[in-house]
Amino acid sequence: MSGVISPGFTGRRRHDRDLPPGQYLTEDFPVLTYGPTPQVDLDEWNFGIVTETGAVHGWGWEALQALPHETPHVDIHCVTKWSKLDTDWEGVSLDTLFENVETEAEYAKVYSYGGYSTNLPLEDLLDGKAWIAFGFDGEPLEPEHGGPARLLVPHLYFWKSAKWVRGIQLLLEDEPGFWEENGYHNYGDPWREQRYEGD
Ligand SMILES: Nc1nc2c(c(=O)[nH]1)N[C@H]1C(S)=C(S)[C@@H](COP(=O)(O)O)O[C@H]1N2
Ligand SMILES: [Mo]
Repeated sequence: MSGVISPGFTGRRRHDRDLPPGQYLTEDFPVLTYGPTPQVDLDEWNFGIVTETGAVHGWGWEALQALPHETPHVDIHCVTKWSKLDTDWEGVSLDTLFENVETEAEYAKVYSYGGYSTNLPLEDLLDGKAWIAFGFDGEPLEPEHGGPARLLVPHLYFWKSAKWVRGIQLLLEDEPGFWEENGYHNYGDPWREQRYEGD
């Protein structure tokens, strides 16, 4: 039966999955970065979660690597309309990093080396929905894709997946990040096509 295309095939369906509205498939892995790629030395790399009371939970590279690794297999959707299916990552779940974090906060602002930031509700980082990723396709994550480590939060548009991630500030009140301040949607659900403010 190979080579047979069913009459219902539209070109937008693969692996029996639909793409979010307005998206097209790509096999490439495009690089989208606003500004230069920061160089982050593993010796100096640090990731911190800061709570609304100022409590800091921090990990250096070795401490991060000592935590249990997961290998998420996910689809990613960029607001510029490309989607890439079946991507393979390696990283540490945010659930693991939040294990000993006590907070009443409902919002998170994610900061990157180099100055980028993005915001999302804390609940979108928990319950198996987000990782600090340092591997892609069985290799260390390349600098242009956010290596040594990036946030991976695949259920939202990919601009929320901050490359060169440095830390998360927990907030009682929501605060827009870089693209959210510049006309993009505050939440960014690809399935509801929340591209721009007002969508
Ligand atoms: N630090 C940082 N993170 C970032 C960006 C950026 O410019 N700087 N771009 C975002 C956008 S718009 C997208 S689509 C993805 C692109 O990731 P990629 O270059 O690995 O495809 O990273 C997101 N994370
Ligand atoms: Mo993007």
